[in-house]
Amino acid sequence: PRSTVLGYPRIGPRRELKRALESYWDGRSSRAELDRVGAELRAATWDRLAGLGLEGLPSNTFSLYDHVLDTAVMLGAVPKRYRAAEDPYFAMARGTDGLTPLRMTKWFDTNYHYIVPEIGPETVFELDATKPLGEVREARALGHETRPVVVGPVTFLLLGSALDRLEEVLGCYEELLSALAAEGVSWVQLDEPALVADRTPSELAAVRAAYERLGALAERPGLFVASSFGDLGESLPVLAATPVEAIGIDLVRGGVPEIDLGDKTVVAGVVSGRDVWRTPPERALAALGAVRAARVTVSTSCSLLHVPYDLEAEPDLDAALKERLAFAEQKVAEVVALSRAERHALPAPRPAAVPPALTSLEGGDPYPTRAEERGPYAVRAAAQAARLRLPLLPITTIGSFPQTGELRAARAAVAAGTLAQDEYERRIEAEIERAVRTQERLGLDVLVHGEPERNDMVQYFAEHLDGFAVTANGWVQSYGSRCVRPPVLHGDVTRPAPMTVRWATYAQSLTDRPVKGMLTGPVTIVAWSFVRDDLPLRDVVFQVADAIREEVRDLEAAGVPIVQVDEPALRELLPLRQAAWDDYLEWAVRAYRRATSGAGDHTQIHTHLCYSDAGEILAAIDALDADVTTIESARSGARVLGAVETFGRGLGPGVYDIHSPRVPSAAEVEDLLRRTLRALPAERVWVNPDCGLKTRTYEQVEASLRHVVEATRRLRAELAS
Ligand code: THG
Ligand code: ZN
Repeated sequence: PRSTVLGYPRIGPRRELKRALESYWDGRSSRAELDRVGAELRAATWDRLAGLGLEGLPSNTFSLYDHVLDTAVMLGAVPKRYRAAEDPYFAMARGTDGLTPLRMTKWFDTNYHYIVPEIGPETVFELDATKPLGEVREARALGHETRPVVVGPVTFLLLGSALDRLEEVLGCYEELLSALAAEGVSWVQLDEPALVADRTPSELAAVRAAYERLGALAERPGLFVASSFGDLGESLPVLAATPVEAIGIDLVRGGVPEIDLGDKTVVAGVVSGRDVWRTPPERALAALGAVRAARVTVSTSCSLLHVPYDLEAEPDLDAALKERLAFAEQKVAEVVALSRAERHALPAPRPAAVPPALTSLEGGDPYPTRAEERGPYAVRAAAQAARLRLPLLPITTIGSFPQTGELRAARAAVAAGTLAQDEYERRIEAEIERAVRTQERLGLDVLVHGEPERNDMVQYFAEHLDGFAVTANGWVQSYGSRCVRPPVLHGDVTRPAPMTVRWATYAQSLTDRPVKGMLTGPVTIVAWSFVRDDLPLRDVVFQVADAIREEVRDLEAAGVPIVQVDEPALRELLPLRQAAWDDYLEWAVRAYRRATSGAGDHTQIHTHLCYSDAGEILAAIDALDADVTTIESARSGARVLGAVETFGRGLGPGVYDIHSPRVPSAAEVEDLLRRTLRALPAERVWVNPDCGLKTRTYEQVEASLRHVVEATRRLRAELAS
């Protein structure tokens, strides 16, 4: 084929799969109904791709939950404890009453989360090719020949920390290739994104061994090994020396290979699957022309899973901005157009619109230079202690309180024009009052307003800052049935007016206890948006940091004594290659300090991070210089504590996991607190849940926090005596 894409969204243009899944999980519909929706979505995707003129159609890119989990099931890596469950697949993905789910983590440097394969000594690999074969047959029945896509053996085993099991797993892949050949399939796509990260010599040897062995199989489809998310680097010559027929190369993030790829087909990823910008045709055609190989297929840099379906579903987007954008459908059309232009030496059909004037930090910071330093911590701590008068082991929460269905409905009604703005604001105030009274009644020390006005911790700020656009239907799968609508950061970012002061001061007006203002940090706002690519990422993040800095100053001026600036995505943007880490962490930390250092010594700055494996970037978290850091800890059994002993300021390792509806007992909380107190001096310990409470109910929150207060009071009494 002369044109293809590495994969396609699967949640449905109107999130049909999300609804079908949630209705099945709630017992409101049957498995047959769920499968019917899946089949409809697959058929619609193949028909659409073919209709757009795409030649190479992928299959098996659909998933009911996650394609890594699908691969684990295909290879028989289903841990024993799930096998007796009514539905082992969803038991692994989501857990059951008696079983915790498998771990979930981020797919490379994307915002997609996959289920981590659990591979142990008892794992017996055994092929079950039902799904890939089924999709090939299903597509064929609709008149489409397809190329099944599966996660490749090396990436699969690296994700499961079990590369030593390569020999066994390759046996399954050999069987799969034979079965596909018997089915008349001519190509198979093996996704190996792990090859764009740093790989040791022994891992590279595993790549060579794997593809030598699969290549040597007599009856098999053509082998297409696809990489994504960066440059193959030292993996490319290794792959090139194996018998694989085609190699997928990300030509957006990585460069055109210097080596001649001889008789291989290069599947050239010139259309980005990671952003929503139209492809500059000159750049794409130049890259296509520079590749040295027997054949070139025009493609995307990665699966289109990471972008929304269709720009045409966005009638409210500014027309000039729309000219610059491409979602999945538009990107497929670009791939097709580029492949035609390349073949016939035609000019590419429509040049991308010219972007507006830019601001760049090149040649000097356009913003007034300012210190990224606050006063010495000892001075700050004294000023804050005098002002806040908090007890030992102060209790707080991360920021959000339960988001009720009524709130979401009210927001939708305002957007639809059926609810007046002032009536909406009255409801928000009532909800803030409910959160404040609840916290007072329970006996918390630092209160939050609960964020009822926010749909999402990034989208809310994007809606209030200039330089961002938000979409109506631009959903991207985050995990399972859950989606996000990343805002589009398309221009210079500025803050026309305060964004959160009204709600924070309203909450403070209701209580004598200190209220904490809540902001999202600059790195996280950028990490969870689609970002302009005409400026270095650092410059974009600094612009956002300056807008947040203004908000911090306004909260302080309005008398809010504590401001929390969250950076849950600090680690997410960490580059895949370690050589780039220091540079990234240096500017990310500077951006955070730029956002927060406008606060006076008497204002306490908190930050919150959402992962327990903070070890890798602990020095950077420390360098954020926040007065208090709250961090996820409960799920990992307080593993984080070993690493944070060196922390010199306030620290709140979460005392219970908010991701599950389970209410922790006071004894459990007390146990975690005791462990914390063995690792840290009591004067620096804060007590808080692991993360925000917006996905829980008020009932669960009240019961859990009651136990937190009970445990804390017991320990306070003990420490006092
Ligand atoms: N906001 C944004 N991006 C994120 C997160 C976020 N990326 C990473 C991480 N958090 C992903 N986690 C989640 C958690 C919950 C949901 C999505 C991603 C979720 N989504 C709702 C759904 O699919 O039903 C839709 C939410 C909405 O209406 O906006 O529950 O927190 N930006
Ligand atoms: Zn969190």
